[in-house]
Amino acid sequence: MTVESTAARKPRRSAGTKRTAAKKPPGAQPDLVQLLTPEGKRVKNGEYDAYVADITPEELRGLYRDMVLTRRFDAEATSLQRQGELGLWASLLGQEAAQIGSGRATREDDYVFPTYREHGVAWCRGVDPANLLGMFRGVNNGGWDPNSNNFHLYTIVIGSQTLHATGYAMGIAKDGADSAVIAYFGDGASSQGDVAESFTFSAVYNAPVVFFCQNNQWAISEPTERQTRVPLYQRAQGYGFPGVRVDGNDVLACLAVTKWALERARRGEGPTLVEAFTYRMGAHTTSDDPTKYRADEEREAWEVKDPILRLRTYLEASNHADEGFFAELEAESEALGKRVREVVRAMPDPDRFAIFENAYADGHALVDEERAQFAAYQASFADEGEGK
Ligand SMILES: Cc1ncc(C[n+]2csc(CCOP(=O)(O)OP(=O)(O)O)c2C)c(N)n1
Ligand SMILES: [Mg+2]
Repeated sequence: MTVESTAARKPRRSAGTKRTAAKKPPGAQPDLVQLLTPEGKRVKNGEYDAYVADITPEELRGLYRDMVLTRRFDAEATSLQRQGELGLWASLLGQEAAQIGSGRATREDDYVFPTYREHGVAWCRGVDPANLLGMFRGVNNGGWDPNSNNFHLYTIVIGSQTLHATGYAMGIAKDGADSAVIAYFGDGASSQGDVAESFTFSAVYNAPVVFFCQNNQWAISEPTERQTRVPLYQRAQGYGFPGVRVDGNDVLACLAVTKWALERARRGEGPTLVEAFTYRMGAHTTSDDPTKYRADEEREAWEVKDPILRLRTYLEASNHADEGFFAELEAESEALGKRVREVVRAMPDPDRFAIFENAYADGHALVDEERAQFAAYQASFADEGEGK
């Protein structure tokens, strides 16, 4: 069959066409691990209940607190970008359960390789949220020491951190450590060669690594059906290790499944792929306008599955949290927002010329030329201002 005839049979969606049909809801999928329904009801699961069986009301409140504070921090960062304090922000709105559940499943000596959206995981690892903002303001390349919290720097080259994680996991296995590694990536990243290579290497070397894919349904403007013809978790089978799809808006299920996967890794049973089925409620970043490529109905269909709301319903129904707890948390959330604003406003402005500094050890004619052009461009703004 020629390429042309294939194209004729399956016309590509034309650019700018909005999708109108909402995706199949997670609850409708038999292969989805879920411990808390969107209505906040605890459901039994023979395989994974054991991993959260001893969870205390205090720990449940802790998961709720983590999600609320992470969401608040994220909203604050988005506002700060809108006020011109940050150059860019990548919001995690809607993905709090996937990140807090998996992040809280990690042990202190495990090592985490994030993308650029893992603010909730950073929180679980003890990285001060204010330190995440320097990179987005352009004043540093990552404001924390990766080895202090075993939380690597944010990685923007899509999928590359899965290879870093695999190499690191192979290394700690050789050292005889019983810790594990977890690599975060997205549905879009699953199409990268780096991810395929890391699956191959980790499988054949039995590396202690968990691949945690947050399938938030979108890679900027590309939907998941442009990445795969099979559910993403099923890819693992072809590499020879287990893959599990978990409700990414269910913090308990994410905690349980990730604990299971990390324990497998520690026992020397090799890699696991966890696909957290979730939804990016916001824009890809503050530079993106999702109304150009997706319909409001889709977002609305996911709003009712909100990860924070479902845990709150469960906490209230089981009398694990009272009004006092929620009021205290609200005050804590306000205080966090205030501190984040203060820290960012106290940061210096970015050095606009830093980008030309470290490309070459010595000078380079082309860089010098570009720097001069940029300086002239900047100066043109100053002239405009003075002329008025
Ligand atoms: C190697 C590479 N190619 C392209 C890009 C541009 N890019 C930035 S984010 C992104 C989409 C990633 O989507 P996904 O993996 O689903 O993660 P999400 O942003 O949804 O969390 C792309 C293509 C990049 N950063 N790196
Ligand atoms: Mg995505």
